[in-house]
Amino acid sequence: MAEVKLIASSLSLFCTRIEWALKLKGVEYEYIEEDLRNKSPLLLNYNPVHKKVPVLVYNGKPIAESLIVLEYIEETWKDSPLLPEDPYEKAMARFWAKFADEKCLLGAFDACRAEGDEKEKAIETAIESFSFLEMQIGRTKYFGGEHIGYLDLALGWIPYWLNVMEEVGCMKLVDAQRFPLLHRWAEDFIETPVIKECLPPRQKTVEYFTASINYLRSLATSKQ
Ligand SMILES: N[C@@H](CCC(=O)N[C@@H](CS)C(=O)NCC(=O)O)C(=O)O
Repeated sequence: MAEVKLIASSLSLFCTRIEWALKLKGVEYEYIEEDLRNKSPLLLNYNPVHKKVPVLVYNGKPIAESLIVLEYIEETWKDSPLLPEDPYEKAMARFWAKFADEKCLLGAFDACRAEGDEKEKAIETAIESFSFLEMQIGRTKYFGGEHIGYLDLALGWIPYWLNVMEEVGCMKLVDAQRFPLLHRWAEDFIETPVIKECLPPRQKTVEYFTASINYLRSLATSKQ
């Protein structure tokens, strides 16, 4: 029988995307928790380029980078499609997923980490990026239509991890008044049982982000 393994970290939003996709498609897999402070030979062997999780291993062959893994899952297990059939809509879903990782996620992280004058500018830049997502939500329940799709999974960090970043960074980026559609989507998404059951404990996630942000701030201070 085919063998599916997921090398992951339970607090990672990139890894949770993959768990969601596998569960939505009903794919059974073995979950292997990675200690990112002491990376295993398994991870280094399967992802020697980036040395990061998630890595999906299917029949001994590794696939890394979460958005690419999502596409691989979509092409390998056809049930419960995640991407639209129409080539243009498919391209758009990929475009916005990439945009969200490069601009919204990194923007939120920068705003969380920034201090002083730099913080206000970083918050403004992040909010501007989120405004583009607000404009992408149509009349449907999810970005993927009436069912959760690829773009919903790619943006799935917003209802949970963004909230953690907002708490750790003492800021608010996506509020219900400025982003009513994104806010409504986030509430619907996070309440879906298969989504909710994969979320890590909040306190642990807050501690992880606090430690990461403090570390990055200390690096910045030591460079000055
Ligand atoms: N672009 C990658 C990002 C993956 C990533 O940053 N993973 C983090 C965990 S959240 C990691 O493995 N960090 C270990 C390290 O940077 O050494 C993806 O989408 O899979």
